[in-house]
Amino acid sequence: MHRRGIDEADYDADRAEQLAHRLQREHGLSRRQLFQVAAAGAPLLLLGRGALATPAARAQAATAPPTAPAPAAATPIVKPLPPEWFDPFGTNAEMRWAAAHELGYEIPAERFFVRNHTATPAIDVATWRLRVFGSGLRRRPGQPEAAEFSLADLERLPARTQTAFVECAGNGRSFYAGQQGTPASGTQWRLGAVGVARWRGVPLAEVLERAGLKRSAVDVLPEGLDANVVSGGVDQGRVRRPLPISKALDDALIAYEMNGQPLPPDHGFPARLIVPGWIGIASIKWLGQIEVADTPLFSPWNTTSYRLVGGDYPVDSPPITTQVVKSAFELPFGAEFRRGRPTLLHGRAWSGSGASIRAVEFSDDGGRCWRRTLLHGRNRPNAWVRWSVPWLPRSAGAVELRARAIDWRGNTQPATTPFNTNGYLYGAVVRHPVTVV
Ligand SMILES: Nc1nc2c(c(=O)[nH]1)N[C@H]1C(S)=C(S)[C@@H](COP(=O)(O)O)O[C@H]1N2
Ligand SMILES: [Mo]
Repeated sequence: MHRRGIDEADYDADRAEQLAHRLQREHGLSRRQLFQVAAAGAPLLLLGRGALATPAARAQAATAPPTAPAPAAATPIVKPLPPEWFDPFGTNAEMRWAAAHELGYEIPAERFFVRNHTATPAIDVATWRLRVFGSGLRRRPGQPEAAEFSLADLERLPARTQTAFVECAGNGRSFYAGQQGTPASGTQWRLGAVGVARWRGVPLAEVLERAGLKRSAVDVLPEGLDANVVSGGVDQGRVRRPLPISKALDDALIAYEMNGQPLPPDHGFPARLIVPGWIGIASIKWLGQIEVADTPLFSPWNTTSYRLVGGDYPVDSPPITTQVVKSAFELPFGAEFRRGRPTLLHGRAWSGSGASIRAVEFSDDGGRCWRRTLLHGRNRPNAWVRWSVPWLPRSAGAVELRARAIDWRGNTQPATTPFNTNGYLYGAVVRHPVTVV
């Protein structure tokens, strides 16, 4: 039988195993001790950030040789994840749309969703270098094989600022099960695996040119410094996904700032790629190296995962690139409204097609009648627009609210999305349940 390709379900299933290995390596705990710690009622995830959180672990630490290296971060996500802002999913955290209404156009770093295949690494910026190498570069005789850039080197290059969303390819995945009755494997996100930020950095094109880009280059392979991803017992190596040279030279950015501050650890410190409009996996965090090749490059992230497989898709459907059109209400699922009391509903809509949003429509009658919402403020391509619509809840009971966006290329949200096994690109209209009392 065909072995199941790597996907997010596998990553999540393997996470505990990886963490156990890591704790074993970094804290010198045996597997048996690890399970004793766990059996003592302490989740393994509590270990980390230098604090060994249980008596058993502290006892073990006390007996460790004094030369043992300081424990590195073992928490999958470094920043706090207050439940009013986030829904946790293992190594990932979803932004709660209900809490987004108080936010401006850009989502602050502390409120931004996190998608980690393994865990946020601790990176020493003093020794960090971005290596750029490969058959797609012309290196002069006497030059080292790889061009190297420190953070200060990158900061000296011409900078560009780009406001763009990062959105997971699996955003909305739970609705394959919830609305269409066909569960897809992977993190069961609602619509909160997306955020817009103002990214500042150096265009990838600039760095590639300085490294000696050849005209014959076809693919660029950025790779992260987080731990290798082990899936189904197979080491897939570091998180990396090839990007065609056309997109690399067009608008991809090596970002070192998020909303005017250095990138926070969870979002790729010291530098990450931002690939506007494309699925989140393109925007590799914690960049360590970039291979540039004059032949096509492959990794598990553009061969077995992040393609549309299963359902009615052909076996050779290409790797996914741009995001589909979506819209979301800034409301809890199951929000309560008073009958007869007029209210103003808010939300946001976005598209990865490179076109901004043309209109967002609203329906409270099962999608029979639609009316226009009002779009507010900025409406940037590859970011989002905020919208609002007045609503009068007329009768008590359960109601489903619907929002449907259309972009300036004419892409819109269908009633259903064709199923794919890994549940990518759920673009259908989401039925948002509320109660009128
Ligand atoms: N090195 C590395 N880069 C990565 C990932 C990762 O696990 N490791 N996750 C990717 C995925 S699947 C997504 S959706 C985005 C999430 O970015 P964020 O955590 O800053 O929101 O980062 C991408 N870049
Ligand atoms: Mo993702």
